[in-house]
Amino acid sequence: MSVFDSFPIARKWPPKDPGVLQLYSFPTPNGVKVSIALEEMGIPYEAHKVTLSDADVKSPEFLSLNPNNKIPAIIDPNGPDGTPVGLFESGAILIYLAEKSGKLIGSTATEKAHVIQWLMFQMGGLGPMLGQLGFFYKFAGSEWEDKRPQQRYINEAKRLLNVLNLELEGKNWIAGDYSIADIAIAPWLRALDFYGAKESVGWEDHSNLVDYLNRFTDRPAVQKGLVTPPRE
Ligand SMILES: N[C@@H](CCC(=O)N[C@@H](CS)C(=O)NCC(=O)O)C(=O)O
Repeated sequence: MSVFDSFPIARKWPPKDPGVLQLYSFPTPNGVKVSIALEEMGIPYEAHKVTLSDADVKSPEFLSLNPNNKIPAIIDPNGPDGTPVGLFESGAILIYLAEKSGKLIGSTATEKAHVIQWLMFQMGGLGPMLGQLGFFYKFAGSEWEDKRPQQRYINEAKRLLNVLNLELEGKNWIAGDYSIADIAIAPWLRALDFYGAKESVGWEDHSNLVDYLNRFTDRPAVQKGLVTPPRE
């Protein structure tokens, strides 16, 4: 009898070590937030590759953990009060992990509120807007004859980059010390390279952001998290 008997996802992606946190993910900007956080916090975990294909994210086993068919998701067999907990939505997972480890979320109530504020900025703004930019710039939408949607997301990306660039003036990290807010934001900035959109959004004009992203990717835990689980 294992705690995973009550989680159908474990039938398709069985845990090798059922005692540790199970991560279901793929190395996309949303996926790597959780692997990076786990690496930074030193929480033992096992990563399962769940591709973005319907055969994975829309399988009944995956949907049993995340009815919204998106990675990342986790199961922590050592949840609060010893009860196993399953979670989806990267922002919720980051807050959960920060509270579990007591790391990367500030130490006072005010610091914590600021970390969550910038985390929400990413979840509600930067991530969805850059995701749409990717669709209209690199993927299927790039072939649309009507260029107004593409222009709209280029403009919105520029606006958001400007907000971050100004906020980072004289600062190493977005909300006090390095935090889950940075772990949420920086992988999305990195995605601009993958989309081939850096020039169009004027990336090089945002020197605080260029330095910020370098500072982030220099971290050993980030380098490990960015390739976990491996694509191939
Ligand atoms: N708000 C969600 C978004 C997650 C998300 O968009 N995941 C994408 C990959 S980055 C996905 O799984 N897409 C598969 C699909 O939509 O079918 C979160 O932050 O966890």
